[in-house]
Amino acid sequence: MSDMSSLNRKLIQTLAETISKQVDHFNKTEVECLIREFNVLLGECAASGRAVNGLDKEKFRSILHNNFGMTDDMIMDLAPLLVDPTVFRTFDRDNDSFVSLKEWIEGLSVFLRGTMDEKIKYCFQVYDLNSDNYISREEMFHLLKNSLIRQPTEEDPDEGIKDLVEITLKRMDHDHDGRLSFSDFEKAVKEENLLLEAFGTCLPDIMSTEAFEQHVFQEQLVL
Ligand SMILES: [Ca+2]
Ligand SMILES: [Ca+2]
Repeated sequence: MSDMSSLNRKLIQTLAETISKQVDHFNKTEVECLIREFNVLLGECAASGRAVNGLDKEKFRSILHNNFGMTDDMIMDLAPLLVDPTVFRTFDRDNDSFVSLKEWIEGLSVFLRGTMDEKIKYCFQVYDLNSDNYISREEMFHLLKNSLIRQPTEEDPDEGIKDLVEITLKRMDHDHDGRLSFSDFEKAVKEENLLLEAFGTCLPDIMSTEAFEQHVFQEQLVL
């Protein structure tokens, strides 16, 4: 092994040690694997001539698409209401338009291994498009409109979505103020777990999660 790669290895180990103390659900070896994977993905960004302060939106979108089968029209891009793609926004905690190494590992800890409480927080954050701590009627409408498969026979699909918003509110809006606070959302999901992704898929399914973990944690260890 060259001096350079053993130095590199040492750096990664030190970094993994630090990060594994700050992030839940991954041990030090797993964090090391995630760092290596991040470096590979970052290298692909650099190779295409883009900035490399972290994973940019374009790269992030393709990772979600290729690894987790999540399509962009679902949750990544909710024009015209949106400032930023929503899953990206929850990963990019410091809001600098890049997902840094630490943000990548923190995001994946919820994505892959989050507890129900962590997932409730995450989904609420994704659905609260303007980050005002409420999911409004308007936000529900846009989310549902994007996530539902449109029936070509329907004359006015928007009417159907409006009805669905009202039905959902009736079910989830415990304090009856016409919008969902975090506690409304949390209470409803705890009563009925299926409501976690009521406004659109924003978490990977079990199959993709297992395949991703296999790819990152096991295949890399063999190397
Ligand atoms: Ca960031
Ligand atoms: Ca909101």
